[in-house]
Amino acid sequence: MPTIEERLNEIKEILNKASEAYYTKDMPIMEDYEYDKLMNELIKIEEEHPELKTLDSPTNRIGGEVLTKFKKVTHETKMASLSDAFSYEELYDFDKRVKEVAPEAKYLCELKIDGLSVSLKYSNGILVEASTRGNGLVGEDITHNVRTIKSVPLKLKNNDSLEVRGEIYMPRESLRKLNLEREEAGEEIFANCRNAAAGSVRQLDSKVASKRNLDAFLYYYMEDDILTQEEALIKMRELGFNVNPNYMLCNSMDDVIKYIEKMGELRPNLPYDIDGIVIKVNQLELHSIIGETVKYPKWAIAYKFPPEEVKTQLLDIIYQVGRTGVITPVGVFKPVSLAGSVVSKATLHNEDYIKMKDVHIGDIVTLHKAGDVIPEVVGPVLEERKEIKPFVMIDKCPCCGEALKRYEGEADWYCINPLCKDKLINKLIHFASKPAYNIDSLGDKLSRLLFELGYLTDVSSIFNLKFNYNELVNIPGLGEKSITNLLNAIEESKKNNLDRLVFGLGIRHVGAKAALIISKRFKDIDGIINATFEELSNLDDIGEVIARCVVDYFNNPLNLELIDRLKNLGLNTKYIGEELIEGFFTGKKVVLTGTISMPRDEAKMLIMKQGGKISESVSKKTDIVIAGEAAGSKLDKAHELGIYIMDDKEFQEKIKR
Ligand code: 0OX
Repeated sequence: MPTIEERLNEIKEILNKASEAYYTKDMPIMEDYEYDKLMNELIKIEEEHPELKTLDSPTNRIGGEVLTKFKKVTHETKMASLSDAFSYEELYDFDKRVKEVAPEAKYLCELKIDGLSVSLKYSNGILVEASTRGNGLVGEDITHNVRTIKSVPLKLKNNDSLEVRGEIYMPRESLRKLNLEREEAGEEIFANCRNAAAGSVRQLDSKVASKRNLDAFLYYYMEDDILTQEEALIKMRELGFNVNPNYMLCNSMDDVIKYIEKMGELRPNLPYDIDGIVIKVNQLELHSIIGETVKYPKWAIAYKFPPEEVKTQLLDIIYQVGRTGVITPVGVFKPVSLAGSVVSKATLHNEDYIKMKDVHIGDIVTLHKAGDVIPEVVGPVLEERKEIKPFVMIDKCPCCGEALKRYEGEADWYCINPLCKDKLINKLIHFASKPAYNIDSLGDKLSRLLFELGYLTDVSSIFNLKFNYNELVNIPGLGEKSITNLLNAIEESKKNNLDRLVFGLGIRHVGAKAALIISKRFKDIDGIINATFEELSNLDDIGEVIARCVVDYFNNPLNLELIDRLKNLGLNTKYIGEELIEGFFTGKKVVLTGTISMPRDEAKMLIMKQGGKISESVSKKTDIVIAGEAAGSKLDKAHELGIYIMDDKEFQEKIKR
């Protein structure tokens, strides 16, 4: 019978081997079921014998370590970044500069993974520290999160002490799944793989990172037992690190450019984002000869790809009717993969936009992603146009058939039928949405369903739903609990501040900010109803277009009747001061100490705005101590009491949200 310790070591070795085979070599040697069974056995042993848990234990992959703040790490060797090239001409200039001092230079080209750089330190074969690049000199300790990345070895086969560097990234598929989950939970989605990876490693709780499916490619071997970058990559692979296989040794800049072109074609189909190609002088002995500037090594350069573009066919243009009646043409495309997602639709904004781009239905068009996320039409590929079929905007509402109207000076067409079904549904959805009246339990799907069943008609009908309780609980898929929650949320929402009501009404051009400015100035709904065009347009940030829309809205007797109904139903129609912003400091007792990068009073006001309480001394009841530069005894006391300490940088980030 093996001892507990022997069994534990045996399981650790099997699981670490299985991880390497699966995540680094892509050659599984064990069934998931068997892996999970052994992992459970290991968890149990470690729970019973915590003294046997080590830094290389595969149980670290599951996460669980929660930090109170990130430790700073000073890099022994600066973590350099790369100078960029955006054209082949700049690459030939780079080649010339290199060859002047090192004519024998060859280039090792690698994909430029779009993630965030990491440095990994191993001591006697055990991963002991993982840190971010930070400003190149000082980064942050993210070891607890990096241990959850399955392809990062927790233990090396030999017992080497060494440092390697590379890129942590989020695979495209992981981002897609994560964003779906976030969307469903009403959370903001990540704009791209890089942001998602960065957001995940900057989590204090390693359980969060462990669920994010991060991965890492290593590209920089910091030891001196090799002679070339190519050997460095091979060596790291032998050691069990994940090394991107798409590298290539090139003898000339012409070959480098051929490689760039080939990888550019491969790019859309890769399972991770790349934003360019890194070109490095292969012979390491030449690096010190070629040298570096204050900012960058002179022996490497990053060629940046232009934004990804794809061609596809515009199959049709369909039209959506918004809450204000605005008609938005939407392009329907032959589905195509673009920068990590499949695109089949993209907004074409309005008639003028389509005419300006000169796209015809049936055209082959070029698409790219604006701001990394939103697909946009660049223009038609004119050489491939087969038939001339200029675009003609519809003149009747696609939902109700009413003639459309285009207001003077505007690019949009509107359906002005107050009874248009799509318009009514979208008005309801907008009213209940988070930035407007924020009725959490009344999402898009439920609004649509209750409208189709006739329980919802206009905004005021939301507040009459309680009279239909007995019928609502019998709607398949709903039931007592969800209806009670819904009706409670609706009742609670009646206390909302005036600006939420004004925004919720869906007045053309009146966004959340304009609604707030107007509400603050006129104090109650009657004040706004009676406001003149001049009074409104004289307000800061309220232009003539908004002022005209507000006046027109309240000149319409149907809208005045709606306001009367809402008043009678008990909705608050007064401006009741600044609203509390839910945030990190809500309900927390906070002490500020030391110097931070904003005036103390402003910091206090921002914390109080979130509903945090400021106190001057640290006690057991304190939840957070914000410690700036030269913090003194209060910081010591916070350490003593084990209170959450936040530095200035984290405070600035937390207060933003
Ligand atoms: C990448 C990447 C970034 C590191 C220090 C000098 C050269 N994002 O994939 N950087 C480097 O190398 C730098 N290589 C890469 N592949």
